[in-house]
Amino acid sequence: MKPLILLPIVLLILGGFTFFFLFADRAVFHSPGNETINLTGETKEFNIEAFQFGFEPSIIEVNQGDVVKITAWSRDVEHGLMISDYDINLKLNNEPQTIEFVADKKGTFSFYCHVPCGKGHGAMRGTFIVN
Ligand SMILES: [Cu+2]
Repeated sequence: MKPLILLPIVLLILGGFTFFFLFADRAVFHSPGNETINLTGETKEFNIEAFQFGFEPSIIEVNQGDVVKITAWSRDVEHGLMISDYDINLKLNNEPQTIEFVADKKGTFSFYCHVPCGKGHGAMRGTFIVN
């Protein structure tokens, strides 16, 4: 009786090892929410210029699992670049700054200026799409 009980356990362990060796070379990423996503191996780069009152480009689009590299700066006064869903919070001046992160969450997110910069400040919004 005992060997029969052990058989499924042995098969499970062997299956686990097979799975591990077949897929071990696949890059995975553990998001803070502990969701495991596959990295695409692609890096999407964007140069975002902030100005009174907008961002150029104002729509950026990537795929889940891409590395997103954003270089941002301001053309005029101090602005902000905030993507709260991704904990991104930059203050922008004329000096370009670069940030890099993994697009681990799918969805359509807003980015916006969080530094009061004039009467059109509230219109400084953009869209970050992760497919
Ligand atoms: Cu502003």
